[in-house]
Amino acid sequence: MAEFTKRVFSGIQPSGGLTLGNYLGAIKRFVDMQEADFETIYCMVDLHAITTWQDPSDLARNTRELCAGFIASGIDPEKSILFNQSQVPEHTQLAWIFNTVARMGWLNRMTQFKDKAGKNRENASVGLFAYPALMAADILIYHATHVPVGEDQKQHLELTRDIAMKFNHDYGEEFFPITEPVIEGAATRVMSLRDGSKKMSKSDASDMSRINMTDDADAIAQKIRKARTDPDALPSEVDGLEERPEARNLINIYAALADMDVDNVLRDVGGKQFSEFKPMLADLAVAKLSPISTEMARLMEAPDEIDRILARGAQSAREVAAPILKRTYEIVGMVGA
Ligand code: AQP
Repeated sequence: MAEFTKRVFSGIQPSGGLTLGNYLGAIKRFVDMQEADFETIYCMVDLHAITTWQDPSDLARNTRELCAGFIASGIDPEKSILFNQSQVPEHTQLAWIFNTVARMGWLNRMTQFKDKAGKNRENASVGLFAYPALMAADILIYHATHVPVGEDQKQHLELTRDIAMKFNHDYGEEFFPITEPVIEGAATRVMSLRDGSKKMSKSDASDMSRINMTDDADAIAQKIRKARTDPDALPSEVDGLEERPEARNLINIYAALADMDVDNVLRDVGGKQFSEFKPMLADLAVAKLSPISTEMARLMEAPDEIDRILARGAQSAREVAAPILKRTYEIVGMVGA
């Protein structure tokens, strides 16, 4: 088996404002991995965002705000490569090769396409269907070995592994690593505050369904107060959360924000009513999130500085990506590669 540098890649779409789901499921882990023994590359995946309609001025603003969110949460552009996808054309160049490797049957099984395309599948963009091949290219253009993501991206990472294996097999060379998903922590799937069966999402029509990283203390407290719950007191053990998706969600959020195990949280709050627990959760959320939102607002006052960080990051990213694309072209048999 070939040896690969321990390298992390992950991305977030600038398809709206950052949510608590993105923060707990993804960004918090990105920061942990930046501080551990990995090279880290993080990306605002603007080319993914446009697979569903984005107003151009919103897209530009959301991309800068997302960059501000990364930095405010602890991603250091001196330690991690931070950039937006469209500035590194090697992603789309490799994606084309992967479009020829991935099979229709594989993409047809992707649940995110089914969820996002909804009933009117004929009207979904071709890009939305081909999204997972671009995601595989995002990861493999850096030979990334580890990808921290939320639970909802697991299927796409399996597809990335399938693409790498098929490419390596078809061309007879162990060129792409078989990437490991990193799906860890108490909040790998943060659910909507209005419906415990639906994932918290930046594009949900209801703003009350999510906590945005830019929400102020009053908005956070109000959303948690109004979060859907059941009438029972909280259990003292994890088994007691079964069949109680809303209670489980709020406990998971608390555990992830407090960096505690769910067992320990339940030991502390078991027996409490939601009327007592919700203010505790709101206080914790405000304490953890308000320094981030304040810093995001400060960074957003200097969009030129954000653009400079993204341009520098893109240059560093291209230095890693270009030789990998060149070698891919050679392996495939492209003249002049
Ligand atoms: N609710 C969530 N809980 C835990 N992790 C989550 N992630 C997203 N939502 C949750 C993780 O955040 C990273 C970036 O996701 P994305 O922006 O690429 O797209 P998404 O998964 O489709 O997120 P959204 O918020 O639902 O965006 P829209 O509404 O545009 O589709 C990923 O690692 C994801 O797992």
